[in-house]
Amino acid sequence: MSDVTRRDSLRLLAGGAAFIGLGGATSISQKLMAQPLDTNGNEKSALIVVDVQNDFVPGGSLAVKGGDEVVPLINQLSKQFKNVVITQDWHNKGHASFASSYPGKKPFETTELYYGTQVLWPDHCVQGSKGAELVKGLDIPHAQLIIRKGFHPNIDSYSGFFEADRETPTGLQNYLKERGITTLYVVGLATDFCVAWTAMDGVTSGFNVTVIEDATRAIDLNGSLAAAWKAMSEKGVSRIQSTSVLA
Ligand code: VGL
Ligand code: ZN
Repeated sequence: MSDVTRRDSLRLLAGGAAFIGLGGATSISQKLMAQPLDTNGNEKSALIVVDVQNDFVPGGSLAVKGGDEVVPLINQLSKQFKNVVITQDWHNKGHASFASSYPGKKPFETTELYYGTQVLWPDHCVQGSKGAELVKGLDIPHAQLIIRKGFHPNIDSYSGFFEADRETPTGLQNYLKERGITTLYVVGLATDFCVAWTAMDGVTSGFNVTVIEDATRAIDLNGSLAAAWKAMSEKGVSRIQSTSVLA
């Protein structure tokens, strides 16, 4: 049994404990039998696979060091989950987050946009380009939704839930809620940008959120990785290693 299902069975037991007072010990097994656990991951949990795209792995225009290393692990983890959602950074040419859109600006400098300070990136994940494609080795045929983000020309979007203006929704929150999902495990690229923002917005959106650290890699720009872990921890995001999820 995986830890995901184990944890959910503990939750069921906790529910059963409230039951003891009413109906006696046999009620626990009755309750467990009435709600058999799903051996292929839990219906209420989803794995969110963030931006595992060619431009974010070595050889790509915004390569994350070791970005390709997480692919086999994410494939393996995905088998523990009935529900998998993939996010895909998906920018128009000339997007507001590209340094090339501002004369005299270089990648990794910042600029002020109407919603705040924006890091300027090399052109990446341009709609329809090779760089925007999911990494070929990513093997999750049972993924149910690919949610694209960052397609509004004037707004960046690190998070899978809300764009960088913190207002424009991608639709992911209601998709997950309508599907009865309550618990999210977040993996992918990059830990300190799209993974962190997705995880924190997941909490804001009312989900229990855990980042599986060894299934992520970071850009780490001026201390951004440490800052992201601090912010995630303060927000209530849990941090685990894949060994506690894998069977
Ligand atoms: C990302 C920078 C720009 C990410 C996306 O996926 O973390 N980072 N766009
Ligand atoms: Zn981007």
